[in-house]
Amino acid sequence: MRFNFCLAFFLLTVFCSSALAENFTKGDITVESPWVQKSDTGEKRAEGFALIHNGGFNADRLVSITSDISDHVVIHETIKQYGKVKMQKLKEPLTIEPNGYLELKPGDYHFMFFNCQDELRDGEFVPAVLHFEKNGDVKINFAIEIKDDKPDNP
Ligand SMILES: [Cu+2]
Repeated sequence: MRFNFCLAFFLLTVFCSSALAENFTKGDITVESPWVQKSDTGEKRAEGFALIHNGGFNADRLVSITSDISDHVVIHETIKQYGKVKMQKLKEPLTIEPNGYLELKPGDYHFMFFNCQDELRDGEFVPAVLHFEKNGDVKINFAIEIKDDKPDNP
């Protein structure tokens, strides 16, 4: 009995401390550790990132994303054009191969939130739904990470 109690306490501690790195699974799709931060590109904008795994035997496509905090969220890619870095909306949904990964990360593919209705607060979450062609809707929570605004070289 005592052992079980300790084990339960241990599991609870592990669960709580990993709240910032949560995974979300539906069907063959697992969305690992999604997180969001304020964008440098304008007020009320945010950028979201995640590692998405397709554990199935069929390819799937990430079609779109919706979220309560914004009525306009798109999937962006970051490209270099005439020596300048810019981002643009994807024309085609991203494919995730069987047993493959899709990584959305800073400076690369990302979720772009426009007109955010709420201030992003450190330690809170942004609920969102990812829409996949085959596996349907996957509900996730982006962990909010606030950037340190202090410059590296003051
Ligand atoms: Cu963007």
